[in-house]
Amino acid sequence: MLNKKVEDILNKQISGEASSSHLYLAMASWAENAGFGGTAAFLYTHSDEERQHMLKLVKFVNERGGKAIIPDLSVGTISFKNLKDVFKTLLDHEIEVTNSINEVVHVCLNEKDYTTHNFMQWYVAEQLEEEALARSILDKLNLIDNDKGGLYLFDRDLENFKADTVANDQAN
Ligand code: OFO
Repeated sequence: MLNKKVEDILNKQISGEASSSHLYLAMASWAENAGFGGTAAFLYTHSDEERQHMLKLVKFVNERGGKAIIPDLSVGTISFKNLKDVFKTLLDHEIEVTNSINEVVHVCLNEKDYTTHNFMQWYVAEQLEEEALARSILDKLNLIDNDKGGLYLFDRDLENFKADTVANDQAN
């Protein structure tokens, strides 16, 4: 049976993963409308991954005798100024998620829930990768600045990056 404090913080994390998925979906749609097809494909995939992160938590909470709460995502319109704004928002969001995952791990240790602590290690590793990826994308955009040719190549690279990720996932 899940300890109440652990259940509550896991439900908070479910809400965090749902809002990540929602935010990246808004980014993907913005990129698609702005003509950045590669970036849109990358972000649609990223949004799907965040939904999987949420589902994994929902199932874990329910399987351990808790009650997963599916959040109500009542947010206003999300819009972006440019690609740099998109990826700066993405990085800031990932940093927040990393902090909230660290909070979950902290509560698990305090409550001596080593099973959930062990389960959360996957999220800890995932955040490390996601933050590093967001930082490297933002570094590239800072180098390119407003150069149109550079932005074209950036968008094409993200399309290929998405294709590589899907191929690697299928091979594993
Ligand atoms: Fe859910 O992995 Fe980042 O946010």
